[in-house]
Amino acid sequence: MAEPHSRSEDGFSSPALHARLATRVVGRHLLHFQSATSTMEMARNLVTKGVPEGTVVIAEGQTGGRGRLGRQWIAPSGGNLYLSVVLYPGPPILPQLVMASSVAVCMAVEETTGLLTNIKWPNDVLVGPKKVAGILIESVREDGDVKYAVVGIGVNVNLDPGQSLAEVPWATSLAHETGRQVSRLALAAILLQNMDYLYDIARSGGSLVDIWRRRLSTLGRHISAQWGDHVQHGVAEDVDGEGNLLLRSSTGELVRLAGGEVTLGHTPGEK
Ligand code: BT5
Repeated sequence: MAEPHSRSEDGFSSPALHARLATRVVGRHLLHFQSATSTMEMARNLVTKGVPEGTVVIAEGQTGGRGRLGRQWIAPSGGNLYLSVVLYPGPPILPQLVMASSVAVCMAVEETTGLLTNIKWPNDVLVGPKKVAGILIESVREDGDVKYAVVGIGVNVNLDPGQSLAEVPWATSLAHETGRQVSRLALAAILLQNMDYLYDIARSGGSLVDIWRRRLSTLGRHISAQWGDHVQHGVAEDVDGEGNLLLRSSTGELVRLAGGEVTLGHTPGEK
């Protein structure tokens, strides 16, 4: 098992974070490690030990950080945020987790830095056209029920994109965008607080689709969507209650996309 971490140079620690939270579920149990292969893996192992809902695993760095579809999440040590939240949602809540977490990241970034954010469907948080955070939802279903879900969030806070993310030129960090160091403690506290608030709305039967939709920069744009060997071009018209993307193809057909990769083109009417 990885080494628990006490306090980082920038003052980030789990007791300091805990002291800033007044949440019902998310973050009521925090575990902070120096390094991890992936916080997703750690969280999944903790589920087998019966950890309570809302347990958050944070690592200073990850050697095997992962994205969707087997992709890599570059996660160097120090100055960034890598965390996974263990949740036990019912099946209707599951599609809302990506909404709760991406909106919570946007709110936290905006409140701590003043930067404006937008969401590229389904899971990328962008500042302008550049990716500053990614979200990964993994869940295990059993007999029609959701056994558990793990929400993974990676935010580039203080890393230098020129140095660490040279192979991902469309990525950026909060420090790079603001020109100053950004407090991980403040960012993480607001993020978890907002995630708890939004998760509570979803659990109480509310829908997060409208609040998510307003932040989706993908809507109204010409896009190419790719899943497996399939590629479909069209205009991203809307999202449905489950978070699926509704794509209007050039032949007028409405295609419903549950996942996959979207490449943004221009906005119709723009030159
Ligand atoms: C994501 O996947 O964006 C989800 C990333 C989730 C990372 C968190 S960190 C805590 C937890 N533990 C984990 O192991 N994972 C989660 P996806 O949409 O598939 O995007 C992956 C793509 O983003 C890569 O193929 C690169 O193009 C790009 N990328 C990789 N590292 C990046 C970084 N640090 N910043 C921005 N873009 C990155």
